[in-house]
Amino acid sequence: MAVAAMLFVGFSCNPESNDPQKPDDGKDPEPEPEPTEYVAKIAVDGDFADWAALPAGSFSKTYGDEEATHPALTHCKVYADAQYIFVYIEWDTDIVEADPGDINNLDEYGDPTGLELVPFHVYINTDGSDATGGFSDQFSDANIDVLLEGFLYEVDEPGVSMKIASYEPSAFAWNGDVNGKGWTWADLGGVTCAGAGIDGKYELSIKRDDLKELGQPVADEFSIGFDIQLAWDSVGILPNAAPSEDNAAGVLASLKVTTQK
Ligand SMILES: [Ca+2]
Ligand SMILES: [Ca+2]
Repeated sequence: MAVAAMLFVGFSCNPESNDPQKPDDGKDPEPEPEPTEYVAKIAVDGDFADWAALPAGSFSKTYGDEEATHPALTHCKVYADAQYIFVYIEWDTDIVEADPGDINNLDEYGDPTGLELVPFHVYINTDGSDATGGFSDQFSDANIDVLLEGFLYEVDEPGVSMKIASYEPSAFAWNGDVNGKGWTWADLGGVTCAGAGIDGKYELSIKRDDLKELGQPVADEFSIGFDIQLAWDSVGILPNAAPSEDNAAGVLASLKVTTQK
């Protein structure tokens, strides 16, 4: 709008102009003001330059400790806006090796025979409160309200080296004691996630509205953690710490995230 107005001023100051464009005679319908369009700062496309471009302080991050008991997850960044939670995660490809199976020999489910799935979990303290949730097994604040359980798996496509193909999680609510432990979750339903990446580096988005519809709205201030598994055992957890005398399990609090608006 501002540009159009400036151009019009320029035109009216130049009456000699033979510009065939007619000045606005007021009969043309006024254009509707454009609604402010949502543009995500992160595109889930397997290109991580967008993460590098985020302003410092607008996202949360943590690095894994090499001495951790479950060291396979090495780095993560989390950026949240009003619509999505975006996650960037790195893992040690020497530890997390999945068998893509035989794509020429599909099983009864249409998956390559021998395909080995890599469970990847996102744990969210959706309400940001330590007075709800649990799972002290992996997080010292034991405040996790929602678990997203999905799988990363590698595919062998013609002309493409191994890459990570999918993260389509189901959501579960903490169903155990407040601040308790154990694998105690109640099925909530599916959520919409998009993911892309290469072996060892992956980005994904979690749609906040989906969690809201499942009765788990995500507060502006929330916290989050992750694990990656092989044969249903955690081999990587973030945040993590090296085990010590005071902290034999090497657990840390979940990573705090502030929604950017
Ligand atoms: Ca990207
Ligand atoms: Ca909580």
